[in-house]
Amino acid sequence: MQFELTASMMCANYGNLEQEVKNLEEGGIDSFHIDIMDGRYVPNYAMSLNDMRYIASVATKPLDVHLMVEHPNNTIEIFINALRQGDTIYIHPEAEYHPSTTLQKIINAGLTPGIAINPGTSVETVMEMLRIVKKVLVMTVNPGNAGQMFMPYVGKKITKLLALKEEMHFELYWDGACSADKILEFAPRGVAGFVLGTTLLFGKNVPYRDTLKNIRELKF
Ligand code: S6P
Ligand code: MG
Repeated sequence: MQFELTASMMCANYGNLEQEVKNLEEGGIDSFHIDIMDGRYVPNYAMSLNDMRYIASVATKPLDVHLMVEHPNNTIEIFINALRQGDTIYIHPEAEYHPSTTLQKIINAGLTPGIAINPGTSVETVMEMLRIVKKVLVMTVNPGNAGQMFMPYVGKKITKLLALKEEMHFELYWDGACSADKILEFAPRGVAGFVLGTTLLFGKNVPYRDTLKNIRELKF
């Protein structure tokens, strides 16, 4: 079964970030998930621009930058200029007056445009943007923190989005409380990738290589 595994770098050990990036890449991670927060759109700060720049400088795999900031259009150039082709920027449509303008800037820069959809946000309210983006990040926890509980009611929305992805040309990604049973259930249904945080990957005293291998060898 083909699916992407992305490391949620706000959960990494900042005592040796370079080694973390290397261990994850050697273990077979597909990309690095970078959670940027402004303390306003969500009540937390998580990673800084410098963390993102540093990871970009040592990683060979792509970055998926998840902007949990108000009005990302005001600062999007900072992120665009620090990233390269193959990297993704996700914005939250609720955080922007004109989200399609911001998405167009990401597209014009040659990066991959994405939207992140909160548990309480309906598919209907982002329908037109589904036609613009290449990636949709479904939040299965409320944005702002790692280590939260999965919101089961999001399952129905995932079903709706999966039914739209061919016609509207996007891929669906999972962010929040991702466990092996969720990958077993949703990868066969068409979810293209999963963000791995404290639930499955970090803080376990298990080498990343072993955890990632176990996930790849899940019996579907
Ligand atoms: C939450 C953030 C996520 C978390 C991830 C952590 O605001 O967007 O990317 O870092 O969900 O994973 P876990 O397994 O600790 O929930
Ligand atoms: Mg995230």
